[in-house]
Amino acid sequence: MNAIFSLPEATTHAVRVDQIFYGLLILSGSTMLLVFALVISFAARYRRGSNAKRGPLPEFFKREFEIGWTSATLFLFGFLFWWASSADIKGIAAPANALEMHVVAKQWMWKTQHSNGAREINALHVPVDQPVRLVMTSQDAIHSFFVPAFRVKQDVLPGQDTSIWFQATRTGVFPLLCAEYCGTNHSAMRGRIVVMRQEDYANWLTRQPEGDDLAHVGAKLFVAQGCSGCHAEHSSVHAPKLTGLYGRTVQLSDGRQVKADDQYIRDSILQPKRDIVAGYEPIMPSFSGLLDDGEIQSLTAYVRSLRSEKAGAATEQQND
Ligand code: HEC
Ligand SMILES: [Cu+2]
Repeated sequence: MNAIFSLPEATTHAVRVDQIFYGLLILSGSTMLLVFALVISFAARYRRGSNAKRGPLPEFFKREFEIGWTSATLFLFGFLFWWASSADIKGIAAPANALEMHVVAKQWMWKTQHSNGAREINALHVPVDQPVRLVMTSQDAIHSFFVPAFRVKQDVLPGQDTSIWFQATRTGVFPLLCAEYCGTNHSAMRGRIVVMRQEDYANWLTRQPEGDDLAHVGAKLFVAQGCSGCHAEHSSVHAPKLTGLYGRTVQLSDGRQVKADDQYIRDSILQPKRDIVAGYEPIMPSFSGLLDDGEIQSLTAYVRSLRSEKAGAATEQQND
């Protein structure tokens, strides 16, 4: 289908969004034409002084007709709801094989980081035909990560992780904008997304100066910040072991159960008193104000990398 206002459709999601847009445009446009046509023709036909027939409605237009068109429109709008929300729901959970990349927004730039630690500013290189998941946070105000050609827009919040995913379908350079007013130079907070062939991306990545990867930095912080004093395997403090935590369901002391995702790990570090793990004392100190967002992302990446032994062995086999 034609792209809206000749904006390229560069992801699988963009195609779905445009189909819905055109579907709604055609449907609401034709409804509007129909209503206008009826209004005008009735106004002409029943104008004052015309001798059109004005008696009661013919038998045909009674009850059944009313029920018929009401349920037809109900069905139609139910379908629209299902259609649009199913596209939205597809946008929520990234496929399991998605490449993970990190984004930190700050006044007024985008800092991005690849899984091997390579960093970029106001740019992000991604491979084509491969799902990419972005885990994003802000160092200051609320920003919004907006790539029009991808039909992807997600607020980026301080003190919280948000994520989106996309799968680019064509190579090229596409503008990245901040879509949430975030201060004086908001309008200059621009970047570019470079979609490359998969081989080219792999080559490009090996040519980047390899920063320490996030999990690696996190592992060092884990010791430097004293986390390991309580959480290490052989610690004498009664604290939960973090191996295999990520993705698991955690039983909390107040009876609730939560899934250990990025947000949960971040909250555990910044607001440890909020979710107390069942069977433990609330002795973990808050690290709020002691760690910056980059450090929290690194620690989260480290905790995520602590797969349980069995799961770790399984993924290694898959990689062989
Ligand atoms: C004084 C000991 C202590 C220190 C230091 C400490 N923790 Fe904890 N941590 C605990 C205890 C006890 C719990 C369980 C009770 C709770 O949920 O608050 C916990 C819970 C957690 C959880 C949730 C675990 C689960 O099974 O759901 C995470 C994640 C975590 N800590 C990460 C960290 C990180 C990262 C650091 C370092 C920045 C750290 N902790 C420092 C004692 C500590
Ligand atoms: Cu911004």
